[in-house]
Amino acid sequence: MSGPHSRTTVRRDHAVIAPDGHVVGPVPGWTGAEHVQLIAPAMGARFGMALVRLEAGAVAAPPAPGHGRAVYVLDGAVTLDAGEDHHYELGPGGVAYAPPDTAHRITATAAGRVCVIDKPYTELAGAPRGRPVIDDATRIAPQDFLGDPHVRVTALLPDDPALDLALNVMTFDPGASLPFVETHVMEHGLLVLEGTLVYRLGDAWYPVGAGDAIWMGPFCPQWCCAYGTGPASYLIYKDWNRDVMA
Ligand code: UGY
Ligand code: MN
Repeated sequence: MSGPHSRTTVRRDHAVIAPDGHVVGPVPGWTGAEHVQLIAPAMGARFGMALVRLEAGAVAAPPAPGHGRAVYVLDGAVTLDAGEDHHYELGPGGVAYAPPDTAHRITATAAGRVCVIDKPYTELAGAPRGRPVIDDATRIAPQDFLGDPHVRVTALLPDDPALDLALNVMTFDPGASLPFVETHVMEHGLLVLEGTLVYRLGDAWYPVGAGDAIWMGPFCPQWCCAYGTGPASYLIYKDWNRDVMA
């Protein structure tokens, strides 16, 4: 219990959501699940990000019509069934993406937690909506970020015109930082997986650590630096691969 103190802050163009403020709410259609909505359109975002605690046997409700869904397994195990030949088992670091209006079923085979990102799908004229994507972050080779071997990015989703989002894990060695203050039209949803960082959002500076979530709206200036003795990493979503002027 933290009484009147919290690092949580919600502003016009960004938010930091610390775990001490989490409130569980029921979401119709989910069973065996405790849902904490970390980011939602109600705060100005154009997507949703939820932390969902699943008991063994829990079943996810499908996303709203027209929404694609990305799932990242934090711990525990889930299966994803998406038609006859598509039965996948996902453990920690497992990632799945279901295009909008695609029949699929996500079930927990062991108790754990998942991060769920739901996004209204942006069509690309002439391109198909794509197929379900399944992968395992632990098998994907990280790449140096803009040439810096101390900051690495693991792209969890393939480079595919059907996808209107990117989902990455960024890892920082102690003391490593983003090379400049990014300012871009894409939004971010971020969940710190391990370690500690100082995050600059707009004109404000925040210490963040494992379990903290961040929303960055379009054009929110952003920069961060890892501190502490171990690496820091975060899961990060962005809208991607579309002409915002279309
Ligand atoms: O992909 C990105 O925009 C990423 N470098 N942003 C961030 O880490 N805040
Ligand atoms: Mn960014």
